Amino acid sequence: MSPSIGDMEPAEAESAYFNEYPPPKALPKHEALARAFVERHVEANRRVVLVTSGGTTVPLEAQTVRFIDNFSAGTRGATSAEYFLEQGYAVIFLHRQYSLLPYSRHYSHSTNCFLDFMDEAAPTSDSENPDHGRIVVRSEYQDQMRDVLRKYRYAKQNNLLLLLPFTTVSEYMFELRSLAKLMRPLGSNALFYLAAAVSDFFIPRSRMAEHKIQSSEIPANFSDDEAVGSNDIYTGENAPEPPKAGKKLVINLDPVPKFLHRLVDGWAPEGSMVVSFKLETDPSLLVYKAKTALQRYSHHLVIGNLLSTRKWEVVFITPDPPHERWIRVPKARRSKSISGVEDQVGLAEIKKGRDGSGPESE
Ligand code: PAZ
Repeated sequence: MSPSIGDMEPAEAESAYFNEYPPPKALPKHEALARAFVERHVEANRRVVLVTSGGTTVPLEAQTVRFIDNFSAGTRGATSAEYFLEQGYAVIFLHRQYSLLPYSRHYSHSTNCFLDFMDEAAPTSDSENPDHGRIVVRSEYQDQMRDVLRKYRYAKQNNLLLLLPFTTVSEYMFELRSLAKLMRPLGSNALFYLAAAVSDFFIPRSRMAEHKIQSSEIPANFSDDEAVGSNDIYTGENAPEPPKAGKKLVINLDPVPKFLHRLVDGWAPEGSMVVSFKLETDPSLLVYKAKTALQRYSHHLVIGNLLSTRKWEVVFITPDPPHERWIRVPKARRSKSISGVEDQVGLAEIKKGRDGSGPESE
C-alpha cells in the first residue's frame, strides 16, 4: 500500500499533492498578472503583501455538485488589505471567489445592500433635464462613501491592488505556490499574510467520483468495493460505520500536506516575512495550537483567534518575548463600519497595538 500524503516528508508530499490535480485553468493568466505586478513594484521598491482570504472548498465529485466548505466570510482579509494599502503596501489579494473584497466590502454585505445607500434625486420641473430622476448617494452616506471611493480609486489607478480568485483547496495551493515563487524578486519587501481558512482534509483526485453521487444507485448489499464512483465515498448499509437505519454517506478524507513548511523553507523569497492565522473554537486550545504552529514552521508570527470573538480580540504568538500578547478592541471602540458591519481587529489595530497607542493589549 502506498503511503498517504500525510505520512510523507514535506517535499515528497508536495510533489505527490500537486501531481494529483491539474493546475487551475486560470493559473497562467494569474501568473502573468502577478509577474507584471511584482515587476512594477520591485522597480518602485515598494513592499508587496500577499493577503489570502476566505475559505477553500473540498469537492466531493470531479464534476462538482457537492463540496465541503471552510468557514470564512473574507472580512479579516478584505479589511486587512485596506490597512496594508494605507500603510503603503501593494496588495495581491488571493481570495475565495465571491467573498468580501477590499473597499466594496462596505457595500456588499447581505444585511446592507448597496441599494440602501442610494436614492433618487428630487425631481426637477423639467423632465428633459439630465438631472431629473438622477440616482444619488443618500446625504448621510456621502462623506463616508467619498472616502472609501477615493481610496478605492487611488488603489486602482496606481495598480496597487491585484485581485485573484480561487475556489477549491487545490486551486488555492497551486496559486499560493506560484505567487510565492513569483514574489522572489521582492526579497525582504515581501510579506505573506495568510488569513484564508484552508481545508485540512481533501479527497485525492484519483479517488474522487467523476459524476454526482447518486443515492438512488446504492446497491442493496453494499460493500466497500462497490462504492458508487469512488472508494472514498461510502453509502449504504455496509459502509465502514454501519448506520443503524437507512442510508449513510461516509466520506474518507486524506490530510492536506502542511504547506506552510514549503512556503517558509522553499517557495517564499529569502528574508520575507510570513504571518499565519490560527482559528479555534475551544479557548483552551488556541494558544497551545498557535505556539505549536510557530515552532513547527519557524515563521515570524501566528495570529490566533476564536470563532466567537475573532472580531474583537486576537493573540499574537511570536518567537521573541513577550511570546504571547493579546490585542483587544475595547467595547466602546467596537465601531460600526459604514455598512453597519462591525469592524474587526485589523492591521491598524495590530500596528497601533505594537506601539501601545491602539486598542487595549495585555
Ligand atoms: O473571514 P472572516 O473574517 O470571517 O474570518 C477570518 C478567519 C477566522 C478565517 C481568520 O482570522 C483565520 O483565523 N484564518 C485561519 C483559519 C485557520 O486556522 O485555518
